[in-house]
Amino acid sequence: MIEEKYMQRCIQLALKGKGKVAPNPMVGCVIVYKNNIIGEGFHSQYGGAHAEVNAIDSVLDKTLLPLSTVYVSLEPCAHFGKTPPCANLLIAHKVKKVVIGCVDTFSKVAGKGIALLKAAGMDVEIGILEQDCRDLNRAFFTFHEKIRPYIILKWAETANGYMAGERKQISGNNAQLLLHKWRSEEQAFLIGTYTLMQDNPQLNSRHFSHKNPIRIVIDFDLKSEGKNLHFLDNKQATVILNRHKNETINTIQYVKIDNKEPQTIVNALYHIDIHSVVIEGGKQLLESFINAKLVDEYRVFTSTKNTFIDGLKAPKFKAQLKQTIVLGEDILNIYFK
Ligand code: AOF
Ligand code: ZN
Repeated sequence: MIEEKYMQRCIQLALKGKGKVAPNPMVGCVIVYKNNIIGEGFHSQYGGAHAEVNAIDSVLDKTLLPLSTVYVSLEPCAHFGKTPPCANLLIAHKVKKVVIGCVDTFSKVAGKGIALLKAAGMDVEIGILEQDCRDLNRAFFTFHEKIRPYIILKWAETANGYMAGERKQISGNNAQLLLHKWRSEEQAFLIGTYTLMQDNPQLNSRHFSHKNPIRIVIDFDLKSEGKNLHFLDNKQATVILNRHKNETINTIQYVKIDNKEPQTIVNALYHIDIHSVVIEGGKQLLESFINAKLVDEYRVFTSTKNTFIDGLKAPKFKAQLKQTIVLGEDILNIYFK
């Protein structure tokens, strides 16, 4: 179907914003006049112009707009945020028809954009490639609909199903590089106290770029206090979930929690505006989230080479396999819950 073809192009454009627009959604927009694309745009920078604005800007002959159809992967916004409402822009240009991939469930929009377009007498069609458009922004929709961050569990295991014990490297360089790319794309990375003290991780993206995530540790009893750890070096935004204090010192934010239950942790993360989080270990923390059914995605590296057995058995879980990627000596499997 021709409509799906244009919506597919919207998704392709939207993906150009990957890693640059979060926590906003990735959005793409295509403007079609008599079966020809006369304008394209996408949301390319957090706080910057929305997809529809860029698409309209790119149209050379604006007199064609009242005869054109606008395809957009997400419902045009209806609110004054960092930019004025896109629905108003489309109405001002009197576009003929708007085809929308999926509804925006952010409470300030949530159907209001569609209502504005319809009230202006515009022809509106909703739900073209709807599931693909929603999958594009799984983190965004999870945050607004489930009132918690999107949760990704990540670990590496040996060919025979073991996780690293005392800081033994399981994955090869390709896997490492991809992990560092993720560190530049996802908003936050979370570890437990044991991993912090044992591995002294930096949780940055040094092998890929200079865009680092917020690093978070559950250090309930503040065992890290006064220790010489990378985590406390003030080189990147850091959150310490603990039972003693709420306080911010330089780049370190201490956030008080009453217990270490996964639900308590995700509530705390939601309140400090964390939209997506990758849990990197250790095993106990990963399993507590699996048991609490608080997982949206699994990313598991499996070595084809390393088979040591003196580590810990890797977690077990049930989810739908979405993608398999071969990375040198490792295999990455991505599962959606
Ligand atoms: C659109 N087109 O390209 C995007 C939309 O703070 P602001 O002004 O950037 O608004 C962010 C919200 O706008 C975001 O939460 C989502 O509901 C919507 N994003 N809407 O019409 C776009 N990126
Ligand atoms: Zn907008």
